[in-house]
Order: sequence, then C-alpha cells, then structure tokens
Amino acid sequence: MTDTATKTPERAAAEATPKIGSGSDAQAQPQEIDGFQLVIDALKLNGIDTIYGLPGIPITDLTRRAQANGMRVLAFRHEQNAGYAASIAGFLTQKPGICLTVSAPGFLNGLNALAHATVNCFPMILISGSSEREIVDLQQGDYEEMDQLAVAKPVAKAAYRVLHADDVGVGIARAIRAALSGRPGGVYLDLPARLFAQSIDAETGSKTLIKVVDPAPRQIPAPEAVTRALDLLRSAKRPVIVLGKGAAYAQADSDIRALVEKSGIPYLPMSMAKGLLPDTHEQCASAARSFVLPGADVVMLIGARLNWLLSHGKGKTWGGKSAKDWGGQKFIQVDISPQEADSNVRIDAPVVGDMRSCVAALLAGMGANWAKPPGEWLSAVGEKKNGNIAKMAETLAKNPSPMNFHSALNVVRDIIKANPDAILVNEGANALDFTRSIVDMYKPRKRIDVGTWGIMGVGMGYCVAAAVTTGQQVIAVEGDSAFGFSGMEVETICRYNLPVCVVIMNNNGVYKGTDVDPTGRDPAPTVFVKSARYEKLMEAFGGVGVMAATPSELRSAMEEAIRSRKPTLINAAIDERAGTESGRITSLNPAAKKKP
Ligand code: ADP
Ligand code: TZD
Ligand code: MG
Repeated sequence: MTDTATKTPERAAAEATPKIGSGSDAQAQPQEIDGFQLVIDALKLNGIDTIYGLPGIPITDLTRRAQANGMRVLAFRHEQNAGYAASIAGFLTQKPGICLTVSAPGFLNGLNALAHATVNCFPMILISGSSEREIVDLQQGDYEEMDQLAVAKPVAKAAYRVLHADDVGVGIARAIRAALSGRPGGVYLDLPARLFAQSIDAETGSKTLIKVVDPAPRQIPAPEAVTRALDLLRSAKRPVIVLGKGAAYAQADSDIRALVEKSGIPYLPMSMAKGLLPDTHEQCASAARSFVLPGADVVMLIGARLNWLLSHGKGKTWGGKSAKDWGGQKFIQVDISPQEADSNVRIDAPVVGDMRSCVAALLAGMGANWAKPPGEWLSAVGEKKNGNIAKMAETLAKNPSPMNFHSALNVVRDIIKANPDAILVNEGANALDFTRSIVDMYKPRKRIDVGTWGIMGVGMGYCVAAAVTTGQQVIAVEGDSAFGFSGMEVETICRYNLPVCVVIMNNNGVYKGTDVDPTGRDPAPTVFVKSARYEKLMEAFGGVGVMAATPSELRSAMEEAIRSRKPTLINAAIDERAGTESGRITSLNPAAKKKP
C-alpha cells in the first residue's frame, strides 16, 4: 500500500502528456493540465524564474518539468543550503526566493532557512511536497509522514496547503502576496503528492491562475508622522542615523543617499546596509560607533530594529549606567511594520510606511534649507573616527608571521575596493567581525552575511544565489567552522560553474585553534584537524584550490580567481591564536561563576 501510494505521483507524471506548457498545441481533443504544470505556470506567470531545491518523491518531476519549461532549477546537496539561497535571492531581487523540497526530512532541512527568512524579513517561499493527507491525519505511518503545515506555522509569516489542482493559482498568489507585502517574510506552501497528478481541463485550469497585481503595495506614511519626525530631528544637537538591511532591501538607494547627505548627519550602517552609501563616505561614522551611540541625543532608525545587534537601544552601549538603563536618546523609527515601534525602548516618532515612500516624504519635508547638525558634534565624531581609522591602518600595515585576520583581510579589503561590484558573503565569528569592520563596501546590497540570528551555514547557499541572481563575482570570507556547515555545496558551485571565490580563514577551529581537553583524551570541542587542506575539496570537483600562507599568496590567488571567474577555494592559514572567544560578542556568553 505504502509503496503504491508513494509511487503514484511520479508514475502519473511519467504517464502524463510529454507536451510541455499549457494550451500550447492546437489539437482538437480537450487538453488536460496536471498539478505539476499548474504550479510551474503559476510561478512563471508571476515572473518567478528560478527554483533552489533538491529532488525526490514527490517533487522530482516538478524539478524536471520546471527545467524543461525554461525555469532555472538549481539542485543542491542539502535543502538547508537551497533554503538559504532562496532567502537571500529574495533579499537581492525583491521577488520571493523559491526553495523546493521533498516531504518530512527534506522539509525540515529547509525549515531552518524559512525561519531565517522570516526573522530577517526576506521574502521566500518554501514549497514542500507532502504525503497523503488521509494517512498523515490518521497517523497511519505513511512514507515521510508529517503534518508539515502545522510544523511550519510558528516560523513562517504565513502557511498554506493546496489540495485541488484548481486551487493552485490561489495558493501561489497568496504565498507571493504574503511573502512580499508589508514586512517581507518566509511563507510555507504545502503541496501533497496527490495534487501533482491531478488533471483538469487545461482551459479551465489556466483561468484559475492569478497574476498578482501590486504584491508589495506602497504604504504612504501619515503626513503628521513625517512632520513629527522632522521636528524631532531638527531639534537634535547630536543626531545619528542608523541604516539597516530593511533600507538596503527597499532599493530606494538614491533617495536614501540624498536624505543622509541633505541631513548632514553622521550615519552608522548595520552590517548588510554597508555600501548603501560608500563606507568611505565622510558622514560614515562606523569607525566611531562606540562614541556616537552613547553620545547621540536623537537617533533615526531607517529599516533597522532595536534588537540585540543594537543592544536593544539601552544599556552601556547607549550611555546607560547599567544593562537595563536607557541612555536618554530620542528615537525616530522608519519601518514598514506598525508593530515594531516601542519593542525595546520608547519610539518618540514612528514613521510607518514602505521605505521608498517614507524616505521620499522625509526628503520633501526637509525642504531646501535644512540646517546641518551643530559643528561641534560633527567635529567630535570626525576626530574620533579619524583617530580610529589611523590606528586600524597601522595594524593593517603589519605583516606578521603566521598571517593573522588583519593581514589577510587587508588583502580582501583591497580586492573589494578594486572590484566594488563583487558580492561579499561573510560568516564566522572572528572571520565575520573583523571582515565587517576592515572590509569597506562601496555599493548597496553587496554584503550578505549571518543576519539577525548570527547563523552559521548560510555561506555556500548565499554564494550560489548571489552568483545566479546578479551574475557578479562572489567572494566569500568564511570561518573554517562556518564553512563546514555548507561546505559540500562547493560541488554545486563547480557543477554550475559559478564565479565564486571562497576564502577560508583557517585558524583550526571555532574562535581559535588552541583549546585542549583538560583530561587529555579528546580534541577540545572548539578545535578541528590542524592545518586541514580545505582547498582539496574544491579540486575534487574540478575547481581551483589554493593554499595561501602569506598575504601576497592570498592576493595573487584572489586576483586570479576574479580574472578567471573559475570556482576557487583559497585556504588562508591564519594564526590559530589570533581569534577571541565568540568574536565581538563574548559578553553574550553566560558567565559561569567558576571557569570550567
Ligand atoms: P538590521 O539587522 O540591518 O539592523 P533589521 O533586520 O533588524 O535590520 O530590520 C529591518 C527592518 O526593516 C524591519 O523592521 C523591517 O520591518 C523593515 N523593512 C523591511 N522592508 C522594508 C520596506 N520595504 N520598507 C520599510 N521597512 C522595511
Ligand atoms: N550553529 C549555528 C547554526 N549558528 C551559530 N552561530 C553557532 C552554531 C555558534 N557559532 C557562532 O556563533 S560562530 C561559530 C559557531 C559554531 C563558528 C566560529 O568559528 P569560525 O570563525 O571558524 O567560523 P572564527 O574566525 O574561528 O572565529
Ligand atoms: Mg575558525
């Protein structure tokens, strides 16, 4: 019974008409269209041309037929990586990224990325095949049985199931609208095996499909909210602007730049907002972050939440006396979510609307004679920043042996400066924190990283999606631990011959490679095989592997990778003593009374 049930959809697909596309041939008899084709047609009708997934029952033929219908189908080695690829494709393109998986275990592998998309406000749709409803609901033990809809709901912005072929159009339309409208997020779409094999009259079927009109409608901010925000900003003596990845997502780049420049206010880009204005911009205050946050009196958040990454808007980072103390800043928050304000501290002037409309309204309201902030504040910020930049330049100029994070990243910094269109993927702890502060970005949406959760494993999936959606060179700076979470996808990178250059900051472990097991029995939990030859992994699949022990070896290997656009993995040997515990967020480790 189970055997028959599980084979049904694939068998049905094999028997289905080999003609591809609906309504494309003019035979006299009535044409039929099946669930597979309706799903493909519905996606294509909405301009979705790429699927990131992993085949198997019941979606194997969906992947084949999508490809035969002209869609790009990128097949991964693990669904989690396909999911991360889909999530970042959503961020980069403003179209929901599609991840396609099999039932239960494949679905669960993709679920992490769905949650990641929701948490990071990226539009994504996880489409998973599922087993027979009757058997699942009676818990009779079907092949890969799971109530996937129920499991997905808590981590998805929305979750839907389609049971009948003539509902495919509505299902896909609702998923697209839910992913893109308002605050973007991850949507789950459950497609039971039996749906794919259902056939209905082709003409009737095609009429059920929906081309979604205006899936991310403008949301114009209230004029009084804009005035309130500008009044507060105008009154500020020490204002700061914080740009977040919501601002980067919105693709309102020139208006955002105009707003910042017209205001004359120092700004801090959050990690994925780097490059929205070039990091070398004179108003960029990144190098004076620990001065401007506690010093500011008014802070304008543009597409950034006051979550842990901004120390919840209070505590010592903001000049408060203890962890819970407010620093006394007043906040303006520009965000599409009407519920975001007051999540952590009082927001004095929420401006709710889509980024493009909000920024345009703020710009218009500023008028022609906007006064820049007091010179005292600007020169204090400038002094602090220039001092820190000079200190950093000294550190970067050193050439220690063995190579450390700074001397290696000094090379990456030069390479990105020379190739500002390249996309930088970044994950790890020290490998993340040092890269973020050392490598300047020059253009919007060129830096993609661990995001809101500080998640390891996004690396190779992000590389695939960045290369596929933009056609640009991709450079991934990866901690050796971080790389391990998605390392097998170097095969995927080679298979599709993508211009990806992976640089592993190999310090022999998580944070550093020097820990030992005090009992002497095993390796310490944070260390790996010493001097591992990660570059051979890339060579195994026909890519280029390079071992780099010095900055000059790293530089020539990166230059060659960019020149050739060949899949390349550079194993950069970093001093195993160089990192610090948890990188910059050591303080989040629960402090044990006694060290183990
Ligand atoms: P970061 O991590 O860079 O600080 P967050 O992910 O915390 O950024 O915040 C992004 C914010 O941007 C979210 O609160 C989200 O609601 C908002 N946002 C996303 N897209 C838009 C948009 N198109 N218009 C306005 N706000 C948006
Ligand atoms: N698992 C997941 C999914 N996400 C995580 N963030 C972690 C575990 C914990 N973790 C970090 O926060 S950073 C990190 C882990 C395992 C790896 C750090 O080691 P690395 O980087 O080699 O990638 P550095 O340069 O050695 O610090
Ligand atoms: Mg490491």
